[in-house]
Amino acid sequence: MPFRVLSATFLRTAVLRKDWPPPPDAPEFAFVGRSNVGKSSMLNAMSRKNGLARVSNTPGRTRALQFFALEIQPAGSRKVTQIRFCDLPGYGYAKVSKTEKAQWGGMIENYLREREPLRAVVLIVDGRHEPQPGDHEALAFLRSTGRQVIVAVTKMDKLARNKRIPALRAAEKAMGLPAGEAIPFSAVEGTGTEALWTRLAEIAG
Ligand SMILES: Nc1nc2c(ncn2[C@@H]2O[C@H](COP(=O)(O)OP(=O)(O)O)[C@@H](O)[C@H]2O)c(=O)[nH]1
Ligand SMILES: [Mg+2]
Repeated sequence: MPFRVLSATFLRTAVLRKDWPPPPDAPEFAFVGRSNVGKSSMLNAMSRKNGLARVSNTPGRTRALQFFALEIQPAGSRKVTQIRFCDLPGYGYAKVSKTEKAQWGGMIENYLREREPLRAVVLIVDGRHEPQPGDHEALAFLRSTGRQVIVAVTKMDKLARNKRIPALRAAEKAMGLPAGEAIPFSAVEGTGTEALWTRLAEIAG
């Protein structure tokens, strides 16, 4: 394991900008994706702490930004790095009103545009399906903010082994990414955490 997670704690929930945690020195990473794609499960797998972020079978229940504070340590090093994660509400959930969707979108877009310590955004897509219109919209929006985007393809464990690489390449192609760019992930099998940590740590410096 290239990194040890020394601690991972829930920091706070925020809807309004005034509730965002004060800009820390710590680099921040946000996780976005469709409702139920596996964002909370990915946060738990990354922090090696089940139950840190709530995992739900009911889509669309997390309607605020959720901030987490982590301390990581590269293997063989004494240096401890503080980072933060932000779990964003999922998109593509049908059962909310238009007004609610607009408020919701506004909250997320403001954060993604204006959050000062935000260093990169992890866009999570489901390996079992073609990227959905919402995924393409999210990627286009993220590109428009100029943020660094890391695409992770999750639930790979649900695919037969010989279907995994083809699904990964298909997702990359559909999203206009070079082959090898997306990170295959499974919260169930625990795969992809090292690759994603390596990418985040490079960005965090
Ligand atoms: N098989 C499998 N199921 C997953 C994986 N990640 C999440 N899930 C399941 O997908 C559902 C939604 O997960 P959750 O993390 O709450 O998604 P979120 O809405 O994006 O935060 C839950 O039933 C999880 O157990 C994965 O990598 N593999
Ligand atoms: Mg969630």
